[in-house]
Amino acid sequence: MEQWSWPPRYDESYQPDPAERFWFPRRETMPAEQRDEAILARIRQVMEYAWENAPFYRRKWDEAGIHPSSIKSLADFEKVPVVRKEELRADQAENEPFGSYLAVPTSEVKHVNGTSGTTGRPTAFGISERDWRSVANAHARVMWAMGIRPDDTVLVASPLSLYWGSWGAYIGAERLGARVFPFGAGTAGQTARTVRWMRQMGVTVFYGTPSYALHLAEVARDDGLDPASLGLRKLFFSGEPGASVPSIRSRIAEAFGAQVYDSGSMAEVSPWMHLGADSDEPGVLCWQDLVYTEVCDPTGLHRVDYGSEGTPVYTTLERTSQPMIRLLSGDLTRWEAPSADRGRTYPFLPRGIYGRIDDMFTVRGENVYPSAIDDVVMAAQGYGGEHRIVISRESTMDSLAVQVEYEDAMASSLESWAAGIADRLRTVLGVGAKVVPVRQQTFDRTEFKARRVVDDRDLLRRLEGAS
Ligand code: 8LH
Repeated sequence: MEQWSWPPRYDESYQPDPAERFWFPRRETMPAEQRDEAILARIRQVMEYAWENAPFYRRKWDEAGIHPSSIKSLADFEKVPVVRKEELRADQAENEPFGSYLAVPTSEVKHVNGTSGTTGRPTAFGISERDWRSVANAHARVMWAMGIRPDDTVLVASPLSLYWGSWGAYIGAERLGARVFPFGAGTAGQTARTVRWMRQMGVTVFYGTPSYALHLAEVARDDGLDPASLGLRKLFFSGEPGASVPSIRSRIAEAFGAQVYDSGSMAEVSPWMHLGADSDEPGVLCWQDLVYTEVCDPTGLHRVDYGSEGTPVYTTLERTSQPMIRLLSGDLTRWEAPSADRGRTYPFLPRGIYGRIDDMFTVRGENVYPSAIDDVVMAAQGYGGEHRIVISRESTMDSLAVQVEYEDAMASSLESWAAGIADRLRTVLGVGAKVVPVRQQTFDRTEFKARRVVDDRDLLRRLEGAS
């Protein structure tokens, strides 16, 4: 396997010929079983390293009666207890600032990123220079698979602050040899300026969230510009469902006349592009030699068979500063076995990540994912650009309403327009939903990750709790 060592060491001058399809042909196309053997050996190295250097893991595994030397197969590895994000947060509160899962001296932390902390105590990511470079090399490789090349100009259009997503895309593009344009996102008036700068700089690749790309297209049109005239070749995304949701990806592809790629997992397990597409089709590959991904049953936490749905559990194979060993994501996906037909012999998530377990809600006994609703309403002709999903309680039953913006052209036939969407929702979700048309621009647009679900039951629960 090319440049496969622990701790990781990459040749920073290495660069494939632009005509090459693979960055590391052997690593990417070898039989999956052979790769699994190398991964097992690496997992043991990473576990021994964490045992020696990170008290968090030693404590956790002692309690579970697990020692790295007891892991003799990938099946044994399933016995290693998962790490939950709450545990990381609690450990950092006790062991400030980086937690007792920091496995390098604090003096080696050269970059700090973090969670936004909108819900609870923020978590800090302390990243050593070695890990920063591993992430850059990994991301360059996945972006190469998306067809991004040194002659591209890559716009980073997500917040350039604590968010790992932006920096990961930035350093990956830089390592690949492309020109990077770190415009960021999230400040007032920035989007209109982004559109102008994109034209001026000849940007060819966009990185951000799917919601933001759609907003940017609207802003360009408001400025009298066809987004397709901006000259983008490709857009790649992370951060939220969308790039593998059929109606969202086709809206984006059509608006910009460009190819769409999905990627992304969690900041904690950067290189987050270890879930990354290698073609402009929905879905992502699990780049197992970067971060070992297991899709597990959310309750029993055992690996599910290929073809089944579950939650991803991630193990970093190249991180030395804050290694993550079986981090439970709480997301939902379905995985498929590696297939040589795809070229790269990694497991495949055909619909990407389609939601979070805690975002799923139940209406009259049916489990509903917000991204399934997004897919239906965004496919409707005359969709006005935003919507909200309102879950409320009518007597003892939960009910669902979707407020959908319409284009002016629909104004004369709103009743039948809404009925058409409601029919489609009933077919796809298996439950009825009330569709309420609202005028275009009723709802705020986001420059980052969209929040479209309004849960009125929360209000009810709070009121009940208060009484
Ligand atoms: C996704 C996706 C995706 C992330 N499809 N859901 O941007 C990548 C990393 C840096 C990121 O967003 O990390 P962060 O802020 O920790 O959020 C992680 C969550 O975001 C993850 O658990 C998912 O729920 C979601 N997510 N990329 C669908 N391509």
